[in-house]
Amino acid sequence: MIMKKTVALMILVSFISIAGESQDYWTTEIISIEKDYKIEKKLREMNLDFLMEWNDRVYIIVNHDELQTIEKENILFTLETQNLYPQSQKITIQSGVNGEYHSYSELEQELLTLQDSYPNLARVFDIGDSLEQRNIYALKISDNVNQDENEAEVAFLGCHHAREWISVEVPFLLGKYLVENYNSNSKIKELVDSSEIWIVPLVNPDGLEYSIHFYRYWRKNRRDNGDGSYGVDLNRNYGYMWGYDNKGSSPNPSDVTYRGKSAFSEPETQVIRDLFSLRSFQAMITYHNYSQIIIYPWGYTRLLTEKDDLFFEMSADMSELIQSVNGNFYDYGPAGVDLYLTNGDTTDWTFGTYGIPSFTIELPPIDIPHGGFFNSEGDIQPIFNENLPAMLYLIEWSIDDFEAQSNLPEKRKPKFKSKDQSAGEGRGNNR
Ligand code: 0X9
Ligand code: CA
Ligand code: CA
Ligand code: ZN
Repeated sequence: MIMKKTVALMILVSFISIAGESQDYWTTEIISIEKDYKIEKKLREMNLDFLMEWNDRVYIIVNHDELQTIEKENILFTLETQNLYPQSQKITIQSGVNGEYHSYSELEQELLTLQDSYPNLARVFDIGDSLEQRNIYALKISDNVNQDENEAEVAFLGCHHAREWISVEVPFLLGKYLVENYNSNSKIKELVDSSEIWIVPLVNPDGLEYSIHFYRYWRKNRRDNGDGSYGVDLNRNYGYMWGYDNKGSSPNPSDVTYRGKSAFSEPETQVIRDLFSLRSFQAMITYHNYSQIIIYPWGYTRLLTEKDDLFFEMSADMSELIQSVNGNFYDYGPAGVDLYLTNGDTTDWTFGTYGIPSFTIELPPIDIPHGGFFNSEGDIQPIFNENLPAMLYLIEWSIDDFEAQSNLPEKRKPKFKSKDQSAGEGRGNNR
C-alpha cells in the first residue's frame, strides 16, 4: 500500500515536470503534526486539505500562507514534503498512468462497449457538459432500457472529488455486474426488471483528468476563480442550505472546500440537479473515499432529520452486508454528527429537496497504513465486491418503496415536508 503511494507520487512528480504546469505542486508543502484533537480541530476550521493519518500523525497539504499562519500559532509541525515527493521520475504502473483505474476516455469507451454488448439492458446518456466540455455520462440499466417504464428509479453517483479514484470504479462496476449477470442470476434479473438504475460514475471529469496528469491530490473541479486560484468543491456547491456557515464550506476560492459563487454555480452540479428533476428517484448513494463510513443527512447541522430512524436502520443493514463479504467494518451515522459539518453537499440537497434516503459511502481505506487516498489496483475488485450487496439492497429497497407508494390510495400518499429537523438529542455519536 505504502509502496503504491510512493509509486503514485513518483508518477505525479514525473508528470508535473513533463507538463511544466507546476503551480499546485510547487506552491504546496506537506506537513505532519502529532495527533491532537484540539489542534486538529483548529486546523480543520482553517479548511486545510487533510491528506492522511499515519503512525499517530496527521498529514496536511498547505500552501505558503497557511504554513505561515500555522507557524504564527506556534503549532509544532514537521515538514514532510521531501519525504513524500521522491526524486526518481522513472517508475510507471501497469496500464498507463492510472493503472487499472478509469480515466475519462477509458470510462467513456467502456460505457459505450456495455451499451453495444447489452442494447436492451444498458444505455448511455450524455446528461450534460463539464466546465471544460467533457461529457458527463449516465448509464441506465433496466429491462427494455430504451423505454421509460413505470418502475422504481435509483441513483448511484461517483467521483465528485477528483483524487478519489476508487469512487469511479464502484458505481461503474455495479453497472457492468448487473448486465453481465442478468441471464445467469435470477435475483439480478428480478432487480433489473423491476427498476431503472441510473449510474453517474464520474461527476467531475475535469478534476479527474487533472488528478491523473498533473496533481494527484486535486479535489475540486477546474473552475478558474479569477484570482489565480482554481476549483470549486462540487460537494459544497449544491443548493440546500448552501453557504449556511463558513465552517461547513469556505467562501475563499483558494480553499479546498470552496463552495463557489452561488448554489449550483458549476455545470457539474447543475447536471446532477437536472437529472434529479427529470427522474423520480426513490433513493441514492454517492461514493467518496476514504474512511469506510456510511453517512446520511444532515451534514449542515448536528440536528437529526425526521427520517433518522429509517436512515439509521438502512445504513446498519448496509454496513452488515458489507462486513459479511471481506470482514471490513464500515461505521455509520448522521454526517454532521459522525463525520464533520458540511454545507451544500449532495445528500443534504437530495434529501432536503426530494425527501429520499440519501447516503454518502466513504470507501476504503480506513486510514493511511491502508493507503489514504490511494487504493492499489488489486483492491478495486474486493472493494467493489464488498459494496455490491449494499447496492443491491438499496435497489431492492427502492423497488419495495415504489410498490408500497403505488399501492396507497392517491390521497394517502405521503408528502414530504421540508420542515424536518426533528429536534431532540438524537442518538449521539455511535463511533
Ligand atoms: O467532505 C466531503 O465532501 C466528504 N468527505 S471527503 O473526504 N470524500 O471529501 C464527506 C461529505 C459528507 N457529508 C457530510 N458530512 N455532510
Ligand atoms: Ca425497465
Ligand atoms: Ca421510469
Ligand atoms: Zn470526497
